[in-house]
Amino acid sequence: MSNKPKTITLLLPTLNEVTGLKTIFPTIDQSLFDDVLIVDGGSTDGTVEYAINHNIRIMTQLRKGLGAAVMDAVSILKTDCVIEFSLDGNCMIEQLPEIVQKLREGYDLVVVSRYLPPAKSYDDSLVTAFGNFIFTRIIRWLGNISVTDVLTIYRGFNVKIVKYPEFNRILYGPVFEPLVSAVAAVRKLSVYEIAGDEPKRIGGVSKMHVIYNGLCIVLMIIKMYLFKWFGNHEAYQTRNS
Ligand SMILES: Nc1nc2c(ncn2[C@@H]2O[C@H](COP(=O)(O)OP(=O)(O)OP(=O)(O)O)[C@@H](O)[C@H]2O)c(=O)[nH]1
Ligand SMILES: [Mg+2]
Repeated sequence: MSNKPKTITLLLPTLNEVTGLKTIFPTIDQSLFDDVLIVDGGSTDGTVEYAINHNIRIMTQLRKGLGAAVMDAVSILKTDCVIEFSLDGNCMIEQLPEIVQKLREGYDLVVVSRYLPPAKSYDDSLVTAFGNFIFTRIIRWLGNISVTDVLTIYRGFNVKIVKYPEFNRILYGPVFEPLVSAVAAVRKLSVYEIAGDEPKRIGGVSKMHVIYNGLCIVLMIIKMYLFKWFGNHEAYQTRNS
């Protein structure tokens, strides 16, 4: 492993999230990161204007959807690692220093888990709690890793994960985060989990479509199992390392 310190970007996806931007952004210690970037999905509530007026670096995503937003941003970033953070109140700033530390130690994926005791989600409904439970178990079996949360946005990862050829091929719809976890599982990358509560959203409205998201994740998991069984990922590994 290289001794060069890893560079880290804090990535903030926003879609009409001006309340969180005004209240949460000023509490973030920006000195933890090499770069801070908002990727916006076409907000009309003043999010973009606030960012520009406060000199916060912001880009507009090129394609539609949250997964595409993160992918578009990651593809122009030059840093080794990216931390995703949601400004809707679902992420707490307390875990940011530990994510940075673990990424710098060399972990490929660092997840703030809502289900690692004593953490708890205060934003889950019965349906999202059930979906999280089931999908986490199925993605675990891809690589026998003992993770407890594969869906949360709150995570840091080495960008090499999204550069594996299967990532772009399988990414379709709102599956960015579970796909990062699935690729890490199949490729037996190093994963670290930090327990962290998920508070309720503040301001704005949820843009998540439970049934569509669930279907896209099921499809992604099937493709990842096919890749695991028939994709000869060792060959990909050698070609792309
Ligand atoms: N750039 C961009 N950001 C998005 C998009 N959809 C959602 N977001 C933002 O991404 C962050 C995380 O979204 P999620 O937590 O997955 O979904 P949510 O809309 O917050 O739904 P709940 O968490 O259930 O309230 C939020 O701050 C959203 O504003 C999108 O299409 N483009
Ligand atoms: Mg949210």
